[in-house]
Amino acid sequence: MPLESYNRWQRSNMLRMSVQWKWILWGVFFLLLHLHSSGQPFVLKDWSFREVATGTWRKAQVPGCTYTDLMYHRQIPDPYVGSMENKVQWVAEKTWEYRCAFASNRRQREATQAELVFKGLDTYADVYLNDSLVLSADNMFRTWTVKVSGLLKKKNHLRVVFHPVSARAAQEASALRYTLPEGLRCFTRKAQYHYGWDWAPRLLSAGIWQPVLLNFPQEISLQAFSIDPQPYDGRALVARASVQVRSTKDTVVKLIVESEALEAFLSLEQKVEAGVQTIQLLLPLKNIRYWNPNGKGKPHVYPFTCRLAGSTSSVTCTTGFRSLELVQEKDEYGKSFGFRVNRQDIFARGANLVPPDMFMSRVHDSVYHGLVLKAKAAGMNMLRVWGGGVYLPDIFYDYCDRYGILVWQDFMFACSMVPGGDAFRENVRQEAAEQVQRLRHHPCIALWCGNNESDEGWHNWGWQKQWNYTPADSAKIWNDYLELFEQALPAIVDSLDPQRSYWPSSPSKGWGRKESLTEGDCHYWGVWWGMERFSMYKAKTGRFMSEYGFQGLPDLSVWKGYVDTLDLSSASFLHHQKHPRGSETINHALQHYFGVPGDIRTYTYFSQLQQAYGMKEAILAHRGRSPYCRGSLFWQWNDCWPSISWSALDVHQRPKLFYHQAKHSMDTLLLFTTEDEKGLTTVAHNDGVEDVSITVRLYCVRTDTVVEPFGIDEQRVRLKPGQVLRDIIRFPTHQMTRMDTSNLVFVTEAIDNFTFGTLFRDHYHRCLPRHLQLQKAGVKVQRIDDQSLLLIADVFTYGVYLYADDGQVQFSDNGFHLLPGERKMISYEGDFSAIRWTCYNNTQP
Ligand code: BMA
Repeated sequence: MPLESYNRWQRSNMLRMSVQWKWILWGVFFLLLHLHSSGQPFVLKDWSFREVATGTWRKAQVPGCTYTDLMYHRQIPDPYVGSMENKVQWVAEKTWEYRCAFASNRRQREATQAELVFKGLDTYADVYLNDSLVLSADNMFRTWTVKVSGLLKKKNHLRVVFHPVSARAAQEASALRYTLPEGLRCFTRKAQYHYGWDWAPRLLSAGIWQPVLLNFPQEISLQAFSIDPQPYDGRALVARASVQVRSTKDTVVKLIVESEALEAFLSLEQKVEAGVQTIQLLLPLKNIRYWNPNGKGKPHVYPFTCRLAGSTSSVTCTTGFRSLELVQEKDEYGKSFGFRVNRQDIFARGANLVPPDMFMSRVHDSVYHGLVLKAKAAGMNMLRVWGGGVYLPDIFYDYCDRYGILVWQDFMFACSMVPGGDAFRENVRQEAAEQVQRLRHHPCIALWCGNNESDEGWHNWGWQKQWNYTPADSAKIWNDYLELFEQALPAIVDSLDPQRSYWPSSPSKGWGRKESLTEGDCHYWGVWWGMERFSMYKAKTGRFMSEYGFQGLPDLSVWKGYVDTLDLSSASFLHHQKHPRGSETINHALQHYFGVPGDIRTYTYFSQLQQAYGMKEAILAHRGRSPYCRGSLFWQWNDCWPSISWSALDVHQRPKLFYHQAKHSMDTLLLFTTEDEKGLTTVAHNDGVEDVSITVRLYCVRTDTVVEPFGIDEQRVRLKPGQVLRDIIRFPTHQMTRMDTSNLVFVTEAIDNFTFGTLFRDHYHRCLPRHLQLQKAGVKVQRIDDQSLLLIADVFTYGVYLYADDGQVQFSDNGFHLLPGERKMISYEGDFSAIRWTCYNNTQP
């Protein structure tokens, strides 16, 4: 339907609806209000929106935002398509208003406790109730509660006006005598990636991105209930808890706490004064089982309920119990950095998470579920919620609790300095206090971190020179930074969540500084930004690798509907590569490792093979250095739009080959062969909970012909939890000097000493992949049933890649190598007949 007719149709439909249904809807609304006596808040619905100047009201989705609403009404194209992002920038320059109407009965109009609660306003919003300004909001990460007692009428009109962020930010910037780095975004308490990032478009949404509630609290009600997941050992195990009570008068309340994790239900009388106050409780725990991170046991959680005797008001809190510390101990190299959970040192295996969409209000719970479940399935135990995005919804942290995924939680600051000033700091304080109180009961939260790469940026990215700061300006900017990240934020964590550690900035030292390898956490970007070879990961392993990464293209099916031609050099394709030197860097590496194929399908495949290959090298280097290194979080777990990025999962959460590789190299048991100046050496890392008793076998397979493998050595070993064994088998360089190793793959296997099953298999080749002497391969793909298939290769086959053109078939493994005659069972989801395969043997340039 053409746009005009669609709009007319929409308008006439809405008009008809308003005539026929208007009175019925009001009736239903009054009925609901009448039924509404339990103190449960109302969600305000039926919103419409318009650009302030134009006057055309259209139906709006709340929670939502300008971009999704305008797309729904076909007023703008989907900004993810081609280079449409450029065409929709005007949206962010306009002022938008949202409105809704609601009724109130006499009791509500007379209520002394009426309030409107805005769970999320993005970002500069003026709120008018019946044409009176009741709120001016300026932080998308805060909840805004407005008292409206005495302001309600029979029919109420609520209007929220959103001002363009850049105008506001520019106004604030002009009040400073210097220019802060990285544009205007640092002035706005808005998701920083909305301004565009090296994996995200610039889409400065505005709108009501979380629900709006109308609340008539009871005289006395419970507001929030939080239990500290870190119990302490007195005579028994005791958990600290806090309940927030809100009362209109001074009185005595009786609280009752129930849970199967308690000795007995707890009943407590407490004096409260008029207002909101927090009551501290001690909960004696009974026979609880600990919450464990993935790979270290089950993540047990327990629901608790707190009731107010003689009232319907109750609050719940589900938590799990564990001890958790950030351990930093001085040693001969510098200072260690790692997490100790339930008194055991763990190796953090995981990734950095970015917001899964540009428009967070449309992200379904299933997306968070997928992101966390896939992390668990890949053997990971930690995700870092990166500071340039948003604090994620409760459901995400619930899934992390449920699946044993620890969370490194950044406060929402990334790669910039801060404006300073009391108003800004107070705004951030309120934001941080709210988020800490919301999330602190989650056993998954491991750490609060002040920001991403702001300290690094200030000291290493040349900002001070670029902006020509005077010494006084520099001192002022750095002081504003310190006041926020070294004073205000840690003070909030100290007072509201004292058991958790606070870390001011990730990384603590930039990767150009030698201390980045001897203390704190490290973002190593020499590979990628510095175009170094993957082998550098070995030399550049620090105490905790919280970022490193390499890009790979997503499967071709991702582009359907988003680019007009599958041509790497086309404008619409390039538009989805946001890193200024992204294509160049991928090419540069391909020239070295795999070769540069001409057609886009093979190019995509090679880029994924290369990403998997490079990341494997990084993860093995990090784990191989355990316990010197105590964590490996790659950049980045997921995507927010169809893009060429560092992610393991594409925007639809479909795995790139790197995801499958990560599944192997993040596994609790890891075995691999690597090479140093003396020759080949096999290394094993057991990051599980039990001793592992294995036979390690190293043998050679010819890649250019099919002959019997040639055995090198076999060793029985036992690995304790957390243990790394190096040099299990050594194969000295001098024994290889006369061998042409470009036709050899060194296979390392871990055989279970009790079941004789193969627990792990790894392949190592000494030459670059493009120099490997590979033969044309034939792989038989045999359907076993609706879910499983069997693969058998005739020769050594490198990087078998299974795919379906439409991306609709998912595999339990992919991008693996096959030994001649090896039978590999894979499970799949989707239509067997759509499955295609290729391999590096048949595409090697
Ligand atoms: C890291 C992140 C992001 C960025 C990524 C890739 O430093 O913190 O800022 O997207 O590098 O360049």
